[in-house]
Amino acid sequence: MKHQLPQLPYPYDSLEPYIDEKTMEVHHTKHHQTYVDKLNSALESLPQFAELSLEDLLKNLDNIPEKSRQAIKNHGGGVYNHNLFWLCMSPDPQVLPNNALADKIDDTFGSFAEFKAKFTDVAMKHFGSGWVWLVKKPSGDLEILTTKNQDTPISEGNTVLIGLDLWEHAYYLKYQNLRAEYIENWWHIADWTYAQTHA
Ligand code: MN3
Repeated sequence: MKHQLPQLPYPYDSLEPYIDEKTMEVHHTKHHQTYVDKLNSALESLPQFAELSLEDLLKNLDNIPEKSRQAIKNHGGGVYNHNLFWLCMSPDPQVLPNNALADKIDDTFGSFAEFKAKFTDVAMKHFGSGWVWLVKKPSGDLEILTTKNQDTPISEGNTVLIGLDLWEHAYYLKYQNLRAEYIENWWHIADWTYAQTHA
């Protein structure tokens, strides 16, 4: 089973002006594609793992022979995180969570506004490349956390609800060093549909 680059559910230019067309195109066709290619290449020497789903690989990294583990973690994580990231955005987003998820966010963080402020703050304090996430922990509680590089929260048993790419390649063409502006603008296109079905 070869892992594939998924199609985006919307055109590259449709998240303008918040994320520009060129960034989307390069991010999907170059960065994401490279993670797919390198994951497939790392799996060539692991025929016993060829039929496992990406989730199963990443949830059980300890089962992977040590010489290949870091490659699967980096490139498999890169594939998984980006697969998810595209689904957390939309040109026609559900901009607020609702029902039980909205209540849980209010209970955990005080209000949606306080959640947003905390998510942004955690993202801003993350040093270097990585991701910021809202996850559901195995206990069912919500938590905001960051991961470095392409580490993914599912490897720690968490369920991802929504996530934002903090690598410079996600925003540098348009925002340069202005990570705060990128994050602030991202809320215009952040879509809660995926989170809603996984909460
Ligand atoms: Mn990226």
